[in-house]
Amino acid sequence: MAIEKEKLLDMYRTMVRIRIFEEKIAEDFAAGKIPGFVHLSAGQEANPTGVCANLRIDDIITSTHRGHGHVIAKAGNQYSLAPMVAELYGRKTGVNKGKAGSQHLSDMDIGVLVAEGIQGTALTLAAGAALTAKLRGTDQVVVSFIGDGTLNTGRFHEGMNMASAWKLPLICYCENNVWAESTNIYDVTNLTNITDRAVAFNIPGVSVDGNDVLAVYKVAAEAVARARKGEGPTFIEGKTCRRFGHFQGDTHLYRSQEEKDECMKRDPIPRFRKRLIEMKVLTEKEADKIQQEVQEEMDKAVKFALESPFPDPEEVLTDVYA
Ligand SMILES: Cc1ncc(C[n+]2csc(CCOP(=O)(O)OP(=O)(O)O)c2C)c(N)n1
Repeated sequence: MAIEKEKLLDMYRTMVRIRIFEEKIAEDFAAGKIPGFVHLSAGQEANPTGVCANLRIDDIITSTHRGHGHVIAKAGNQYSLAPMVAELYGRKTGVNKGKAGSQHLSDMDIGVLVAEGIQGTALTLAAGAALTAKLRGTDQVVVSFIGDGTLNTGRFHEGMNMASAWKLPLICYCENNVWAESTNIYDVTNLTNITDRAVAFNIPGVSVDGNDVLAVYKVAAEAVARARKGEGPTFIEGKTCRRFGHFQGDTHLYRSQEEKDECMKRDPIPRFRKRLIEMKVLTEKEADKIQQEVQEEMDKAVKFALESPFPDPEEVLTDVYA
């Protein structure tokens, strides 16, 4: 499958945007500038990037507690990072007026239905969104990003079962980074290939190297085409790893040093950069320029956030379901 040069460069920029975003958030969270909790997706960038490069702006995604990368990838590189950064810093200028924070971002203008901290919940909502698309006769596709920890929740089975029974345009994309907090997925699941779960729903299940953005792109392209044609859901596993702990502050001592070192070596960004240079799509100089441009963009977004006011106390109950 040939991918145009512009799309390849776009995907590279997206991955760099996610990484620079996450690293800055790590720094500012440690400095006490960000309220609440943050869970970073550095190391997993190729998954949302490869998937969302196949989506239209009116397609829908649902995300998790580790959702910054999903939102950045879904929005596309034209979308400013500033409202997202402001949201994490709890400011009034944030996407959700500073009330959603890192874990509950949503923005229907870019097709982000919800980021949900309770595992599995977003998958059932995604099935609902896919049902809506089907009933309305739109050809929208819904992608629900989940972590491996969601595989053993009831909601995973409920959502996937309905999507399969009603042939909904849903893709469940599991970023398998092996760990659910400190629980190794293979200690609590009697499977070597988690995509075997797809058999129970009678749908295709595909595993892919989630640190290879081109491989993710190709697998997602097939699933999106299937869903758009009305052929129903697909379950995809992206085998990946997280560079940080579960949350910022987690020492992740439950992982061996060897495993952490291996993850650092599997970094999807230098890997894609090298590939693009070999393909003569990018030069070292151009890659450095992208890095620098994104760094400047992030610096400006953080400045914008820090200069923005906090929400007024009187607004605490507006835009809130109770
Ligand atoms: C239903 C439910 N049970 C427990 C939790 C607490 N919890 C928060 S994140 C997490 C682990 C999630 O692991 P995974 O789905 O693999 O995603 P990852 O953190 O690896 O991205 C758990 C158990 C939760 N949020 N929701």
